Amino acid sequence: MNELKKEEYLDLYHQMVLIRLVEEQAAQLYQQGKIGGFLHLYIGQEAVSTGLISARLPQDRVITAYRDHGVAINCGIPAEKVVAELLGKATGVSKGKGGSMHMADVSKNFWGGHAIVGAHLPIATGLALGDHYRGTDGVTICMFGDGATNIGYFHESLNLSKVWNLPILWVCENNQYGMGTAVERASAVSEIRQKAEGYCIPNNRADGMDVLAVRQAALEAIDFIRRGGGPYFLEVMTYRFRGHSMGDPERYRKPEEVKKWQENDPIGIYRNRLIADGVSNEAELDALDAQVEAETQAAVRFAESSPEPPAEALFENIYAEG
Ligand SMILES: Cc1ncc(C[n+]2csc(CCOP(=O)(O)OP(=O)(O)O)c2C)c(N)n1
Ligand SMILES: [Mg+2]
Repeated sequence: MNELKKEEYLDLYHQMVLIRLVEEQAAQLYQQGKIGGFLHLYIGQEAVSTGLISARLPQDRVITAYRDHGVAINCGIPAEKVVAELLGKATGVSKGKGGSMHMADVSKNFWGGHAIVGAHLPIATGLALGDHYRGTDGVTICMFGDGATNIGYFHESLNLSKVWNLPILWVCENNQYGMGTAVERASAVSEIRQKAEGYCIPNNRADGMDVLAVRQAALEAIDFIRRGGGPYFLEVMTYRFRGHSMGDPERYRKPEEVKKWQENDPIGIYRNRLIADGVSNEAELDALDAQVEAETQAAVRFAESSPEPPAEALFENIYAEG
């Protein structure tokens, strides 16, 4: 395990708590009718993107599906720009025109937020092909759900990534459901990493409720890829604590199952670990919690007081300028 400095351990905690609090606020704003369209919360899965993205270097690209608010925060996008985007404001990370599912900031090497299941995997393949062609040492980290692995794009992308030996880390966030469908009901293979075997792609499985376990698995995978090993596949076992999106009646899973997983909260697990290992203590972490609460409230105030995009902005940023 790569030892971290104390402030780095605390930064991982900070990021996870910030995602949690921002999303709890987002749920309230949605119920108040202030967020249009769909809202998919990442609550319960915070350790996955936090551990994963902590292992990247600035030249490594990140691309994900629609459950993207946490990923955006981990990529260094300020919470206020995330909340402003949710509210469709001009100060949002995508200028208020992307919304919940389409956050992106290429200056942070964050290539979005994509709503169509599986459709960003060929885009990731292209990004990695670009790096490979130019001979840079960047790795593309492509995150997707278990459901996406049943889509044709997934198989085409894995195949080409191996044929072309592309620098790409495929990360399946197995939260055990694709909308209301359990993995076993939709996928012939329930240990999803086995799908990578079909394309001779080396693979591993990590505990997604343990941020340091995810980080370690990601460090090893990225090192392998950066040294020219070609694509690598990481399956991360996790669980979403909330419905698929806001308003999901959740008839497909039992409350006892959700409760069992909620007792396995990645933030609680990491907090206990920091205290048990003597990295921090209750008082220090409580103070950090209060700081993140204030940061979240400030983000909401910033977003609520920001202007809407002007009508003319509808026609901006549609085509790239040569
Ligand atoms: C091509 C396509 N088919 C169907 C949908 C509707 N849809 C949205 S999310 C989703 C489930 C995806 O599940 P998974 O990949 O496991 O991601 P999770 O929501 O669990 O993070 C479906 C079927 C879609 N957005 N795109
Ligand atoms: Mg899923």
